[in-house]
Amino acid sequence: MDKRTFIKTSALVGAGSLISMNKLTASPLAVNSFSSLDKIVDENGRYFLNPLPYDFDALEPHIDHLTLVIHHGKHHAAYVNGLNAATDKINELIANENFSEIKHWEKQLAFNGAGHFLHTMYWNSMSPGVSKPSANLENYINKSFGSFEKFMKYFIAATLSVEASGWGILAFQPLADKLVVLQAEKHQDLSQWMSIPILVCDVWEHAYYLRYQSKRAEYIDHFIQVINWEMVSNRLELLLENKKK
Ligand code: MN3
Repeated sequence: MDKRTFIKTSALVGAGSLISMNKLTASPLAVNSFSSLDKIVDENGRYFLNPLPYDFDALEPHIDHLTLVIHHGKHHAAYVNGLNAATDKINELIANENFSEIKHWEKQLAFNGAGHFLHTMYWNSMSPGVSKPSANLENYINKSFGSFEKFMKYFIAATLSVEASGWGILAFQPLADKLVVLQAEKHQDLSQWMSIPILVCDVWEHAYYLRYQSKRAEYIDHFIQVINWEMVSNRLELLLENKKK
């Protein structure tokens, strides 16, 4: 090995160990049920299109090859691109403190974000071959819906009757400690699924009209004076705790 090759090789080895060290440091955050099972960001935190966890024809004859090619490679990819574009644009608005286009970009963020997260979960919700719910999942299904058969009938009926475009969703409601079945019509109207709120401000008129009438801005200015940051922090702490498990 000549000197030049040696330097080049050592530099590469150095870079390699740096990368694996970063991975190690990042592991408590990276290893959690959402990111490890349903990967939505790459190692730089950028939204990305994870390859399908099976071949395009693996689900035949139930879900056909061509549908998967177009659905994953075109539709899902468009959500990922749209989400990165909206995120970049919003970062730009924040940097410039110019929020004149915020409504448009928040809609883009919700539409593409919900699209990306739900599609990622959708691909991983299917697999070739036979699989069964765990004992824990079955217990929760029984507790929440009576029996597995009743749950399946309910899930099918709810999903079948989603108006126009949307999703049928089985979700865990941690505060009630039970499962629920939900319909998402136009997923963007329900904001980004799988994002967990930690601070909310009610801007329905009933929240401020008596005092502030049509002056929503004045109400929001007052709302922020009374935010319980301790509670907001606690919510985040609890979520971070759960992420580590
Ligand atoms: Mn789709």
